[in-house]
Amino acid sequence: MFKTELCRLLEIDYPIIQGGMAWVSDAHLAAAVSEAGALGVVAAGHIQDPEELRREIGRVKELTSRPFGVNLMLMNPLVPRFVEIILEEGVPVVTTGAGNPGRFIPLLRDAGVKVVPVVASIALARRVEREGAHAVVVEGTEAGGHIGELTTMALVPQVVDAVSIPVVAAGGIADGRGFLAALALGAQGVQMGTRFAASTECRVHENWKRVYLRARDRDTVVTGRPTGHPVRIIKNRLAREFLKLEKEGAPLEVYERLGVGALRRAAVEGDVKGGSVMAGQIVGLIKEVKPVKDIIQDILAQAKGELERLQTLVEVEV
Ligand code: TUI
Repeated sequence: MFKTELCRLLEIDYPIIQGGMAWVSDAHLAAAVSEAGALGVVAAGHIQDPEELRREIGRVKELTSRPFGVNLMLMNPLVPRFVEIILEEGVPVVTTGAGNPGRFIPLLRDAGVKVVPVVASIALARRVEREGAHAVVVEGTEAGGHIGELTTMALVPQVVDAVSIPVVAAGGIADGRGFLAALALGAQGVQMGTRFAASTECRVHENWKRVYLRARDRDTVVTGRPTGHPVRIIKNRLAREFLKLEKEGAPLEVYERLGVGALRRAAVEGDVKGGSVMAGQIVGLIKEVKPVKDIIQDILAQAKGELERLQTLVEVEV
C-alpha cells in the first residue's frame, strides 16, 4: 500500500521523509524514523563543529542499518565542509533547505548520494532538476521555520507539472488525510517536520512539545519578513516583539540581535516564551505525543480508510 517511486529511489518502505529541523532532529529521532520504514533526517543547520556532524552520523549508523539523510541548511557557512564529511561517511541521502544547493549536487550525485532539495518555487525546482537532483521536496508556506510564499495546495501540482523527477509535498501535513491529499496532488510522498517533533523519540525540550499540544489553528505567525527570511513560529512573547519591531520599521540589526540563539533557547533550554518555537500551521491538529512508529502506521491506516471512503463516492449505482 502506498509504495511509490520515492520508496524505490530512497530504498524505504513508506513514502514519508522526516523534515530536517535544526536543534530538533538529532540522530535519535532520525534513527527511529528510519527504523519505522520512513526516511529519518539529521539536521546540520545548528551544528558549528564539523566533527560534531561526523559524530551525529556515527550515532545514526549505530542505531539503524536503514537509509537515512542529512539536512543541509544552506545559510550555514560550514556547508562545504559538511559535504566532505557526508561523502567520507557514505551518507545515503542529503536534503537541503534555505537556498540553492546547485554547486554541491554533482559532487554528491557522483558519489552515489541521493540529493533531495527542499524548494518553495517552480524556478528552483526546475533549476535543481537540471543540476541533477533526484527528487524535490516542495514546501508550502504552511510549514514551520523558514518558508516561501505559496501554499502546498497551489504549489505542489504546479511543480508536478513542471519537473520529471519525483515530487514530495511538505507543509501542512500531519495525518492520513494530508498524506492522501498530497498523493492526489501528484506528489510521490510527503515530508513532515512538526508531526515528528511531537514524537516520543524526539529529544526537543518537553516544554516545546507541551506548546505544540496546546496550540490551535491560529497560533502560528510569520516573523522576519523584512529580513528576507520569513520564519513561521508559535505566537509567543518573542513573536510579538518581532511583530512590534516590524510595525515600527526597526533596523535589520535589531531583529538579528533578537533572533540570535532564539531557536536553541526554546528547543534545548525550554524557554518557550522568549525563544523561537518553530511550528507549521498543522500544529493545531496534533493532540498527542506518540512513538514514531505509531505516527507512521496511523497515517497509513487513516489514508487507506479515507481512500476507501472516497472510492464509495465514485461507485456507480446499478
Ligand atoms: O529550510 C527550511 N526551513 C528552515 S531552515 C531554518 S534555520 C533558519 N532560522 C532562521 C532564519 C532562517 C533559517 C528553519 N527552518 N525549509 C526549506 C525551505 N527552503 N523553505 C524555503 C526554502 C527556500 C527559500 C528560498 C529555498 C530556496 C530559496 O531561494 C533560493 C534561491 O537562491 O533562489
